[in-house]
Formats: sequence, C-alpha cells, structure tokens
Amino acid sequence: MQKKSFLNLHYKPNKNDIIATYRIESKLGLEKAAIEIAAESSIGTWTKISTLKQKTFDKLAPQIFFIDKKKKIVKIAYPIELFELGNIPQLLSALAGNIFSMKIIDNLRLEDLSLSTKYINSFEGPYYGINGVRKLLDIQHRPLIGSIIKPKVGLSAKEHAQLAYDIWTNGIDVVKDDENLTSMPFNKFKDRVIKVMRQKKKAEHITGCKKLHVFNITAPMDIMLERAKFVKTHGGKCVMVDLVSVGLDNVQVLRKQKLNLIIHGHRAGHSMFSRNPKHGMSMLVIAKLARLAGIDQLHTGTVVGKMDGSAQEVIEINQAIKEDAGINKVLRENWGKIKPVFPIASGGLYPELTKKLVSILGNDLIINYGGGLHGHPHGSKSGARACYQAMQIVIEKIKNPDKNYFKEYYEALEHWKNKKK
Ligand code: CAP
Ligand code: MG
Repeated sequence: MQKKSFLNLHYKPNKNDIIATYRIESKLGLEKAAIEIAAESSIGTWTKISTLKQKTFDKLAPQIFFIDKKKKIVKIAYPIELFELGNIPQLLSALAGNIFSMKIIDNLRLEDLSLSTKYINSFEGPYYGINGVRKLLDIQHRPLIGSIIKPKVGLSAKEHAQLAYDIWTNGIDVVKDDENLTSMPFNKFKDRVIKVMRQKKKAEHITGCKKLHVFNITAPMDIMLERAKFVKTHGGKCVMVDLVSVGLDNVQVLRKQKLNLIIHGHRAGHSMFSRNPKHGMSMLVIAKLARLAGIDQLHTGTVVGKMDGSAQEVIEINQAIKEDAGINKVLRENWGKIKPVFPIASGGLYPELTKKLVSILGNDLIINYGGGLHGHPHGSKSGARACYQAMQIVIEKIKNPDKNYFKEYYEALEHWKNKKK
C-alpha cells in the first residue's frame, strides 16, 4: 500500500500491527503532535531525510488511525516489522522512548498497548499462571490469604522464619519478603531461605496444608539467578522480583532459566510512570508487559487500601492479566499461549476490607495483609486468625458471625474501626 503520511484516519489496522494508545497534550495540536510522535518512535526524525525512501515508508510508517480531540486520545498502528520479537526493551525504546523528551510535547501518556498474536507468542509468559499456583497450593475456590513479614526490614532470619511459621499455622497460605528486604547484614538471604524452609516444612506438617514463601531475589542479574537457584535447591517454589527496579528484560532472563519457580512481581516504583494521569505510562501497559515477561502473580492494587488506583483502573488491569488483553481490545488479541496471571491486592489491607475487596475484584486474587495483620492488638498470630476468619465470613457468606468463634476478627474490627477508609 502506498502511504502518503503518518496520518490516515481511514486505515484499518492489520492483524499483526501493534497499536499504541497515547494521550497527548501539545501546543502543536493533536494531529501535528501525533505525526511527530509516530515519526520519532519509528522511522522519522525532526526533518525530512534523503535516506528515507518511499519503499521504506510504505513498509514501515506507522499509521495514526484514530483521534479523539476531546479526550486527547490518539491511536497509532505500528507495523510489526518495527519490532524485534521477544524484546521488551526494544519495544519500550520505540514506544516509550525519545517521544517523551520532545520539546513540542507538554504531556504524553502511553495509555494502552494492543499487541498482536504474533508478537505475544514470541514470549513465554508465566510458567504457572493462576491455575498452576492454585494447583501447587491445592486451593481452588477462594482467594489466597497472604501476608508480608513486617517490619519490612529489621528482623533476623530466625525471627523472620519463626514469624512465618506463626502465621502459616494460623491460617495464612502465602508469606512474603517485603520489597526492600534482600540480603541484609542482620538477615542474610541464604540464611533466611534455610531457616524459612525448615519452618515451612513444620507448618505444612502441623496444618496438613501446602504453604508458600515468596523470597525476594531483587539484585543485579547474576546475583538474582544465583539466589533463584539457591531457593530451588532448597525446595522453595517462589521468588519475588521488584520488576520496575530490576527491569522486565531481567524477568525474562529469569523465566528462561526453566527453574520452574513461581515469579512474584512486586511493582514498587511503578507510580513514577503511572500515577500522573497526563504523563508517563499506565499500569495497564506495565501489567501486560509483565505478563509477557513471565510474571505469575502481580501486584495490581486494591481500590480499598492505602495505594492510589481507582476501581475502574484496577479492574481493567486485573482483566488484562487474567483474560485477554483488557480494555481497548482491537481485533485479534486472545493472548493465545500466554497464561493468565494471578493478581495480588496489597497495601493497607485489614480484615474488615476483605468483603469489599472480593466483591470488587473477585475470587481469583491473592490478598496480602501486612500492617493489617501484624498490627492486630493481640499480635501476629491473632492477626493471622482474624484474616482467615474474614475470608471464611466472605466465602461461606456468613451473615451474623458468632462473636466467640470469630473473636480475633471482631478484635480487628474494633481496633481499626476509626480508620478512614
Ligand atoms: C503492603 C506492602 C506492599 C504494597 C505495595 C507495603 O504492606 O508490603 O509493598 O502493597 O503496593 O509495604 O506497603 P501493608 P502495591 O499491608 O502493611 O500496607 O501492592 O499497590 O503495589
Ligand atoms: Mg511492601
């Protein structure tokens, strides 16, 4: 097809195109700014160049096919040939690269990416996904109950492992390291793994239930791999990466090792890109890319907790990682071979919020209670029981929970009753 310009509102995207949805603010006006963006993110630059032949233009020029002036939204269809398959950094350098630095742009936000099956299938995606994690823990029909060891950092490996045992044996399924706990002078990674695995075995024996510990391996890549292998050889099943800090390409490398570990994606720092509604990159985009890279379970927000994120946004993200490609689905996305990712709700959660959370986000959820468990007035064991009881009340649809049986739950209600929601 002979292409005249980057702007072609009659263009119908073909099945392999990658479609980027941008929100643009520019003194140039939407059309002109969109043309600059389409050019700079692909084959163009600030001036006409003799080296760009019509043949190349016809083959590779992206097409701006949708403009909503009121919402300042533009959709650009990029030919797949502009992208190296299986290479997230290259995609980001194009679609989330130089264009954010251009003087003509006041604000720019990459709202969504609609990826074609050919591109999607060039990645491995999660090894376990929702079903794999559920199978491993043998929990099918309810959200998983998780907790973060608190304080975030400060406990010794022995204290950490003991606390994990205490809450596993009082109803918690998944216990995790916090995002800034790696290998510290007072709590060395390897020491923690050894001690935690010992307590996990004991907890599984006593409860008769499968338990999971999420070890934070965030570090330079060589150290991450060494730690992941250490977890594996000591019988661990799950590692965590702070995916913004380590980069999605490193997540891919980890996934490619075929260690068959669950990869837990903590998103600390994502708000640097995603929080400003006018500028940056949406969490939806980060979540889709994390799914491609191989994350099995991903922090996606809570709506009701301490972190920013509207119901609409969090629901859309959860849909995008669990089902097909989520909002702005264009044509052919089925995320073919890429498994669904388990969403994690975390941040400022306590027992009372469980009901509302499940009613908004559904059953396929890992719910993490940190302060809302360890802050229970009678300590972490009672906090764990309160969280478990909250889940029982929701799942069994208990109308008037018995005050004696659900004692710790009521204590938690009382404790946080004045907390601003
Ligand atoms: C939760 C948490 C998580 C946040 C991250 C924290 O602890 O461990 O890192 O949930 O946010 O340190 O805040 P609390 P998100 O339960 O004590 O709040 O999940 O939105 O990425
Ligand atoms: Mg944390």
